[in-house]
Amino acid sequence: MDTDTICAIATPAGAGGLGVIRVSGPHAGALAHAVLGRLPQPRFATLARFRDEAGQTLDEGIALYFPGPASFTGEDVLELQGHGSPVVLDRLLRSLVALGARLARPGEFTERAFLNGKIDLVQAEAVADLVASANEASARAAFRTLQGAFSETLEGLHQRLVVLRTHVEAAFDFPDESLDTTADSAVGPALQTIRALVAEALRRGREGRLLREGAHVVIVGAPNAGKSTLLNALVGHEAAIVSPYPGTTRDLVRETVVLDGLALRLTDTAGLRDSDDPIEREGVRRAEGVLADADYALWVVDDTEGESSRVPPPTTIPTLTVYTKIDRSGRPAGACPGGFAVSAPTAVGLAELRRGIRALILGPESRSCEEGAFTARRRHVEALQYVATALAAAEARQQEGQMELVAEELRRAHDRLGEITGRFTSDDLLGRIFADFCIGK
Ligand SMILES: Nc1nc2c(ncn2[C@@H]2O[C@H](COP(=O)(O)OP(=O)(O)OP(=O)(O)O)[C@@H](O)[C@H]2O)c(=O)[nH]1
Ligand SMILES: [Mg+2]
Repeated sequence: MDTDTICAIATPAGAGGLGVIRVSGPHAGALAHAVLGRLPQPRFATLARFRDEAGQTLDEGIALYFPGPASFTGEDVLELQGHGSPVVLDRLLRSLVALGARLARPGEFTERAFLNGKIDLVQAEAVADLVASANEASARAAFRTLQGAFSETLEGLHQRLVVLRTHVEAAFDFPDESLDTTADSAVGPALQTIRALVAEALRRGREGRLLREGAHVVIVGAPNAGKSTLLNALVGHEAAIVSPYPGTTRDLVRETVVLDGLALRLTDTAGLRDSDDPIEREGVRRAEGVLADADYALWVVDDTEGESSRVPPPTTIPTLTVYTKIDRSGRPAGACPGGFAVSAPTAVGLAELRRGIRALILGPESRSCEEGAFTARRRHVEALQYVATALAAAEARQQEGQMELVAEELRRAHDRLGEITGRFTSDDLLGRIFADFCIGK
């Protein structure tokens, strides 16, 4: 365990009203003596002068001292709130280093909170997500995760898996004790319950991920179908060039738009066709690349063109068909079999399309997506998907009466579940997680 005392500027770079320096570690108290001339009363705001290692006053402000373990990191923590002068903060930081502290790495305060058992990994990540949240809904979801809502759900799953695994292992460890029949009859329903709970956690986690990252929606279709016109209409400004010539768009045009609190990352792409033009070919290659990476696709079809020109995009992601130019084809606006009909330049049918996109992403009820969502990251969602798959396999093996294999699948599910909260997590993964924090967190 690292026992250095670490320090960092916790407020953003640049001049500001306040600048906060955070210190954590066994020497925080000694550093308080050196800088302030005394130890502030624990957990009370104390007005004090901040001095450098030579005793020169640098600033005056509020000092707060939190003795461990009742602190954010679980260690002794000192917070110095001075004026937000980058020069003074830097000087103060250098004198803390001269007095024996070390500059903190990004995320190191939160990492220590995790290592000292103050928070689990999911909560640690929520700290970073809360700080970085781009909208109110994702901030609320991050706070819910930080408060432990996601962790409690995972802990509940963990407890149930422990009970279930004990049952299953007893069934084949003591086959003669006629335990197997009782165990068997309990295993099926217990497995179903856990699978349902995992499915619910996955749903809430996915919503949280969408809140945090936004859903990535790619706009694809034939050249000249009206893709760029649709992008511009959805984002409300002329983001992409529109022209009557097929092959206008080559670069990917990325825009973000918020539909009722749901963030969408939209990407407009080059029209899909074979071309002799090397630049257009590159555009098509990039379009196909995004198609592989996106969460959803809008397939734009020029409704004035015949059926024969409608080659669906090469993808398996959920796709909505958008028929455009209905001002000329005469198709009624709004929902139609398999998609939506719009006239993008006049915004006809756009409101229905927006609702359709929401429903595609959030399900037909299209609830307000933030309700109960946890901020989850791709890492959590992928782990939960793995758990769900392993549990489905366990159920299949259980129906075949292969209890050893049930036990094996349950073990896999359990290990992966533990990785989410950091119960069993490799140092390597921890390093990667904390590395994308900013310094001072
Ligand atoms: N009348 C009518 N014209 C439209 C509509 N949507 C697009 N257009 C026109 O169709 C032409 C092509 O539109 P774009 O948005 O550039 O088409 P695109 O699919 O992005 O084309 P590429 O980038 O070349 O693949 C332009 O002249 C648009 O003004 C529509 O709903 N109604
Ligand atoms: Mg275009």
